[in-house]
Amino acid sequence: MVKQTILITGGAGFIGSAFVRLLVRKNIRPIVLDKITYAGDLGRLDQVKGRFTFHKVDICDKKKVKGIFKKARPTLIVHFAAESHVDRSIIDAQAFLRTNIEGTQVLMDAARQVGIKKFLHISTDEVYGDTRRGSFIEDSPLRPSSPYAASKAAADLLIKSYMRTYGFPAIIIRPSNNYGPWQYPEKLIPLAILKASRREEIPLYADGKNMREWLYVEDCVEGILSVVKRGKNGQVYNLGSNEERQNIELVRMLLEIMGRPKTLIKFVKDRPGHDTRYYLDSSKVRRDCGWQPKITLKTGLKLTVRSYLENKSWLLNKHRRIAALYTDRSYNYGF
Ligand code: NAD
Ligand code: TDX
Repeated sequence: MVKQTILITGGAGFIGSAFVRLLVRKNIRPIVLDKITYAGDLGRLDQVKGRFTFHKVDICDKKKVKGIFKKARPTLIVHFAAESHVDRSIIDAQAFLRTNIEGTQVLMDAARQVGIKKFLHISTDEVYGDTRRGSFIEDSPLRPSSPYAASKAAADLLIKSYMRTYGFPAIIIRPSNNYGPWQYPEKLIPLAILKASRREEIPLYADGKNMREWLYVEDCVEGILSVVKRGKNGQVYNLGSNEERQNIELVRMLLEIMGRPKTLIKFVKDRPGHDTRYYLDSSKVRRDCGWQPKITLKTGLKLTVRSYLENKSWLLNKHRRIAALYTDRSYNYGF
């Protein structure tokens, strides 16, 4: 790779921190920007302490972001920072529109000023909406269902407008559902592991038959790195694992690994607007960037369960904070 100055936004989050750890393992010293919201935690970067430069900053703060860019002069940006949880966006969409859309615009304007060479935007499979059959290709129409997904789709469209209007050198990556160590336990997998470990009921929305495509986070960040190396500006790349499961099948797999009874599953009220199924056609990234996932779902879940059980105090601490954050009780989250 040509010598790059790499700036990562959201590097204290679940996927961003895995990407920072990967870069450090490759002897790269990234610059990390993160506001440290409820979802951000520098503890995820303890093992690489001192091997990255950190700025605690809100990506919507135009003045501060421009100042950092002017000084650091990044050549490559990988943009993970976002409000990322669908249920929260249903309660209140405001922070989602602000960070996910406005924050992306602030970053792109600052990047243009320093003549950025590549801007990788981490989008999501949710921008396509759901489908009962078949798979989404990169040109499939955007039909977001939740306020979160709409904010991510809006950012994708804004980026495309910058590509066309200013020749902005961006790439959009759309990963499927990630799982693995250090995920905030408002998301299904860490929440289910926490509940099962305490022999508490696991809330499954509706009949548990909604389907997701599960990608181990270490595979995801390897995929992002393959796009950094071989992806072409102006392109969109889906990043999926082909490991598709109904939520109920997935939770049963977790219970089996943990030696807990299936009776812990409790069906609760559905998520409003709940997407039935996401499934990506990821042949483009496999063909053009030479990436393919290495970890099967079964192995990934075993690694994930082990990592949370070894770090149970982290999981419990985060979980304790969740209940206090939800004031609207009209919609059952199972917390
Ligand atoms: P996360 O919620 O774990 O982390 C988000 C990070 O962004 C946190 O460290 C947070 O502090 C930071 N952040 C939030 N608002 C900020 C702001 N205004 N300024 C600066 N920093 C801010 O999210 P994640 O699961 O790691 O997801 C990372 C990216 O990948 C997101 O863009 C998300 O939309 C996308 N994505 C996630 C998944 C998934 O399954 N988790 C799947 C596909 C795409
Ligand atoms: O308690 C729960 N019960 C339940 O049945 C929770 C939290 C979730 N679910 C269901 C909803 C989904 O069908 O499990 C599935 C997975 O839910 P989440 O973990 O909340 O993920 P999802 O809504 O699919 O979105 C995730 O993948 C795409 C990430 O949070 C997004 O950031 C990413 O863009």
